[in-house]
Formats: sequence, C-alpha cells, structure tokens
Amino acid sequence: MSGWYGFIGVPTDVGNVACGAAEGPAALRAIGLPRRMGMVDRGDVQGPAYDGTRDETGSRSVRETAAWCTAVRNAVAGVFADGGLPVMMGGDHAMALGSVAAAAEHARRQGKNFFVLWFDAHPDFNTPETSPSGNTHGYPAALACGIGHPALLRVGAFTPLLRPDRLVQFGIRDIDEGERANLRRSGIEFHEMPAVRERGLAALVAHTISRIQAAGGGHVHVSFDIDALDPSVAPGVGTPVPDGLTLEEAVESLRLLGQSGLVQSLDIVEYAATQDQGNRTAHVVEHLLAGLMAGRQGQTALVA
Ligand code: NNH
Ligand code: MN
Ligand code: MN
Ligand code: MN
Repeated sequence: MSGWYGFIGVPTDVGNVACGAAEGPAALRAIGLPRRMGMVDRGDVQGPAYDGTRDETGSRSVRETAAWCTAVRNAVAGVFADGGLPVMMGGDHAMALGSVAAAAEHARRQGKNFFVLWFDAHPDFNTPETSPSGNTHGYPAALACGIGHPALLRVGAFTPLLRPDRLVQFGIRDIDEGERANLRRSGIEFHEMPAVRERGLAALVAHTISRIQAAGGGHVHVSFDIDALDPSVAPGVGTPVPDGLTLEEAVESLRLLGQSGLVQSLDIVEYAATQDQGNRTAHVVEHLLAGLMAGRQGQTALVA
C-alpha cells in the first residue's frame, strides 16, 4: 500500500462554465487541507480557459477539455511513478477522463483489473447526441467506457479505458433521457437514491467491494462528485440536486473502501468554492478524504 498521498489541484470549469469549480483547489489550500491531511502538494495542473462555443457535435470547449485532461493524466501518472496515491481535487468532473486514463494505464501496466466507483447525483454518461447542455462534465463516465466524442476518446493511451461492467455508480438522481438509454445500452450498474435509501449506501458499497474481491481484486479508482451529497451538507456545488447522500454514509463508504485496500486513486470534484457557505463544503471535502485515509490505516472509528 502506498504510504503517501499526492494532492493534485485541477482548477478548471472547462466542463461547465463559471460553475465556480475553478476556484476549488485554492479554497482547499486556504483551509490548509493538504498540509493538515499530511499530503504532498503536487501543485495545480494548468490548462486553457473555457471557450463556450459549440463544435459540430454541439459540445462546448472540447479542445480545452482535452488539454486539461491530458495535463491531469500526466500529473496523475507522475504520482503513480513516484509511488504515491494521487488525489485529484476539482475542478469540474470533465477532468476525471484524465485521471481515469492515468489510472487505467497504471492498472494495465501492473496487470490488474480496473474498476471505477462513481459517486454522483448524475451518471455523467452523456454523449454529444444525448447531452442537453453540450457541457463536457456530463461526458466522462461514458468516455471512460469508450463512448463519446472522438477527440476526447483520444486522451487515453487506449479505449475503452474501462469495461462497462466494471463501473458502479451511487447516489444517482438526475438522469437525462438519452443518457438513461446510454446507461441501459452499456449495462451500467447504477444505484439511484431510492435503492440507496432502501439498502443503505455502505451496504451497497460493501457488496461491490466483495464482488471486486471475488473477481480477483484490482485497481479501484473512486470518482466522487460532491453533488452526490445532499445540498444541505455540501452547498458548494455548481449543480445542486435535492435528496442526496448524508455525509455520514459517504464517509463510512469511503472508510470501507480505504479498508479494502483496493483504492489506488481518488477524484473529489465539482467543489464550487464560489457557491460555498463560508468553508462548509471545503470541510466536507476534508471529511471525505479523512474517511478514506482512516480506512486505509485500518481504523474503524469515524474521523471527527
Ligand atoms: N446531465 C447534465 C449535463 O450533461 C448535468 C451534469 N452535471 C453534473 N454532473 N454536475 O455530475 O449537462
Ligand atoms: Mn459529475
Ligand atoms: Mn454531479
Ligand atoms: Mn472538520
């Protein structure tokens, strides 16, 4: 198990203009998060500004999204090469294509099966054809599975980066119509809020962990979109959706995932500092991370 965590700031809103996510990493540093959590601060990834014009597919800022994702991919690969566990702090969720690319490539080099667990109010399984907005932060899970804009599919060394039966989503409650058809066609396992309420998030996650272990384990990448949480807990997001996860169940799930020893990389994205109430959501980010870290240390108590 790697002994250190690399904090990679991804200050961009290229996947959803002016959502406030570009200000996320600076706000996390302002509360001293990387230092307090004992992380190695690898600095911020750089990239071009948002260009809202739509291309021939209706997608916005595709070239800029590809540039950010390539830079993220390189930064994440650098932490893997130095033996750390990369933690990507968004920034909007489009950047997950870059971290998933690096994680998939790393898993393949190590001969490991690759899994992605996606915590989000949204499945981010749109394609240019189904997206109502053309915003690339609605694309990354589909792109990981090899579906979507050709210019973005070229970000990774290979495609698909991820087998659709190795993607599991939790906390979903806002699906676009065509996006639902994409999910069905790909056979994605996604747990919507009624199922989460009925079975419990931690129980669903524990079940997923056992399934992965039964399949021989591997590299698990966790992509956590803060809007998975209820907006009363995490107001600092660009696209709040009511009836979300509680902080307790999310922290407990991350603790279980840490304890499993399977998680080798983590995104915590869509922290829109400009929408936050004081630093409330920044502290929520810290608690999520503390949950994963506590689990990896074999602790069983919740971190206060
Ligand atoms: N599904 C919508 C779209 O594609 C919104 C996506 N917004 C997110 N995703 N925050 O996590 O535009
Ligand atoms: Mn998302
Ligand atoms: Mn979301
Ligand atoms: Mn705190």
